Amino acid sequence: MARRPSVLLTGFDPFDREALNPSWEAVHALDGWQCGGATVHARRMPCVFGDAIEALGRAMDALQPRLVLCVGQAGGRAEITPERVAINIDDGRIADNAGRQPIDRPVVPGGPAAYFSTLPIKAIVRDLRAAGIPASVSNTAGTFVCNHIFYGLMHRIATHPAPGLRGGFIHIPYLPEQAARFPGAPSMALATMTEALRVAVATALAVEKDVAETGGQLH
Ligand code: PCA
Repeated sequence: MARRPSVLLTGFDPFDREALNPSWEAVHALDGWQCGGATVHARRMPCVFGDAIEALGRAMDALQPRLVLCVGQAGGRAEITPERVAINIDDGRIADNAGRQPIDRPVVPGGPAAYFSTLPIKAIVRDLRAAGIPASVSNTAGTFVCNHIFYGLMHRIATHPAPGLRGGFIHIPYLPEQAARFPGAPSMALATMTEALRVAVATALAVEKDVAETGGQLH
């Protein structure tokens, strides 16, 4: 019998002196979840330039997923934000967990300037809002390890095409216990963020062609 199709969900180790990372907490809660005939596998990625893409590649080799959704923390954001684009730049404002701080270096030397997510990001935002969860498209995943793994993911999909394989990245806010240390910073409960990822996976598996809804920004 053919193996059940798999979905790879990744979260990150804590970084920048945090004790936890909401991306791993939320992703981990969905390990083993069955959705649309597929099994979700959660994997934790190092917050380290280079190592993160290697760990992702190993997980993809092992699981041969049909959908890969990488998730990361975006402290200061108030919403769930599917990312539109990964750019070919590493530019660390802070050092990663191995003390690496590349400045203006390509993720992949000679690679294209950018890759677009192949997830239906507008439909995901639509379905999140319909579920009562604040969400917006984001047009920058930054230049730290999240953009790095997102670019590595999309480069791998572009250079090792597998039938029907899609991938993308979603940033999520701080958990309330993190935001409590930064008065005024927005946060979201773990249960809400876990539910948001359920919606995102279900929509990504079900929606082939993205919907045309506004999700742009003037700047
Ligand atoms: N957020 C960081 C890296 C790991 C994470 O969860 C980022 O946005 O780049």
